[in-house]
Amino acid sequence: YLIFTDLDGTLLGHDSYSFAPSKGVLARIAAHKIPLILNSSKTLPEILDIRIALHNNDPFVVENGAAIYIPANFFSDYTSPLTQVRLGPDYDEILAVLQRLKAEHHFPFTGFSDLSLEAVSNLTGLALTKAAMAKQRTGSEPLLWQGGNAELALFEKALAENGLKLLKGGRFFHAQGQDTDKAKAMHQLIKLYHRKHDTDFTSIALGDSQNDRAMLEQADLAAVIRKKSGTSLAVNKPDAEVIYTQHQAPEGWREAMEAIFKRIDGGTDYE
Ligand code: 2M8
Ligand code: MG
Ligand code: MG
Repeated sequence: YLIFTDLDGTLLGHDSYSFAPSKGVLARIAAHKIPLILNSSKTLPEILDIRIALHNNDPFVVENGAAIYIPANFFSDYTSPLTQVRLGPDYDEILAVLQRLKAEHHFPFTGFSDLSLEAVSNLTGLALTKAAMAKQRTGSEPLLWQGGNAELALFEKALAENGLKLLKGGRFFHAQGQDTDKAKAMHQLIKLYHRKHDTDFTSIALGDSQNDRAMLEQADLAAVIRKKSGTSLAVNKPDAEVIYTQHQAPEGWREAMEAIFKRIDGGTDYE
């Protein structure tokens, strides 16, 4: 098994950013040596910080699939302390397109790069030190849309003409490369695990928002964590392959993992 999980609104509470209710199931995952791959819209410094709290040493994905990071010698050929594998355009290119579109069309949006540390902290509930980490982007720009839906469609069309797209997270839209998402990053990692172990893995994905949809739909087994609004993301997948939680994050993650363990416990090994 390989577990791919979103963080905000999935493993972590929307406002608390806590994973406290999941400590027991996390220990169970670790005891079974099941890789837990963080696949989030968060940045490298944010995820490094969370990996320490989780005692996690597995490869991970940042910024909605903009890049994968591989710890030293985790897979052969990746010997440096932490190898970045980029899957999309870099941040400067994305910001250049956004600035040009804003100048040309006056699209009403505000990105993280336009916001002060204090503003990011106020919008997200992250402490200033964590907000600073969230601002260190490499391949996606979170933004607030301050216009209507018709104009949003025009913005998305203009982004597409420039090789970009929008994905929706919990609070923000994320402008990023057209060919990048969490599912593509998941597939890259599945390939690397397959090559290393010469065996097939069952992929399990957990998420809550539109930016998780491709990953959830393409995983062998998916868990959709109920959103703060009380609704659940709709995924296009046979019922037998999806678990919908009753609880929201952070309790929803524990609920999902307990249901997942029930399904896979019948099997004897966890590879
Ligand atoms: C942003 O991501 C969340 C995830 O769903 C969102 O769109 O609401 C990211 O920019 C991330 O870096 C940051 O930690 C998070 C804080 O809520 O917001
Ligand atoms: Mg989320
Ligand atoms: Mg996320």
